Amino acid sequence: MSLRIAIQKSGRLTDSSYTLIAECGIEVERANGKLKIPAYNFPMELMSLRDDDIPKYVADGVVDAGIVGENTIQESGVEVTVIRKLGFGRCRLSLAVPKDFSYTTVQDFSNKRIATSYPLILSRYLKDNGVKALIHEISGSAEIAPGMGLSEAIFDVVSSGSTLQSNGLQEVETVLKSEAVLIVSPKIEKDAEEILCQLDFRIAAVLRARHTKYITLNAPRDRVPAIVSLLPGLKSPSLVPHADDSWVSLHTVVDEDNFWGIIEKLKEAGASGILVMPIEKVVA
Ligand code: PRT
Ligand code: ZN
Repeated sequence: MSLRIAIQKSGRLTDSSYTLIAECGIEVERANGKLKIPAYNFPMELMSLRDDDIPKYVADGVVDAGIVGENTIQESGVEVTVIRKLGFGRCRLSLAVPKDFSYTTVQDFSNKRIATSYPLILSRYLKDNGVKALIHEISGSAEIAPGMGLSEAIFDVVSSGSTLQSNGLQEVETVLKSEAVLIVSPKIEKDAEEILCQLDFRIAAVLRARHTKYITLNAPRDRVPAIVSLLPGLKSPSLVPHADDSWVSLHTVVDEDNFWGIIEKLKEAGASGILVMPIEKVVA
């Protein structure tokens, strides 16, 4: 018995999906055109598919699980369960208009042509806002449609915004925020579900570690209470005595985002020789 999990064959989610699987300690070769690739040291088989096909294959039980963008799931219109956000492939689905369009509200889209490869999400959004517009479905490169005279607006994926910028467009409404997620089929069998649980446990440990750093610092013993009060760790820090009894080393684990905010305060409180090290896994 093995878990069949779909990942994108070739695109923006592919490298990050392989990296995540490798960081989970699972050895699997790159698909390189093959549809199925078994893992060496974990009961799992990768299915290498176009991202648009992944939600439906998961929903139908052709595969047990998948890694795909939330935008693609919503556009597919199928029911699957998201079990974990994966923190990569972040983007948003937005409406954009030419820079010289003086935009005020979503009503400005009334009777306008909007080019998109996301007609389902767009039609839902327009309906919810009581706007009647003309959806012009295209299969790629929506950003060139206004310049070609095909539409007055576009609805497309944006990440840095530089594609909009270089096509003279401005983002005016964000409709959906998206990232890659792990999804599971409603038809998954018990044995595969158990394997998926083990995989998700490893993924959680990897994702937690990406935000977390191992920190050591030196401090005079009498400064320890002040320093400890600044450190929001997983647990109370460990103290390692120095040969000189008036000094100690303090070891702890902190969220990297918090760490940069407190570093000056740590130094003021008497910390020196601060080392920040990456962590591979955090098993809470
Ligand atoms: O062949 P296949 O169908 O599998 O791939 P695809 O061409 O449909 O998808 P792909 O590989 O382009 O994207 C896969 C997923 O990555 C998307 O469904 C999103 O969930 C996510 N993602 C994250 C993005 C972007 N960022 C992104 N920037 N998908 C597309 N883009 C496009 C965007 O539309 C724009 O045209 O990249 C361009 C550059 O974006 P800016 O704003 O950074 O300039
Ligand atoms: Zn696609």
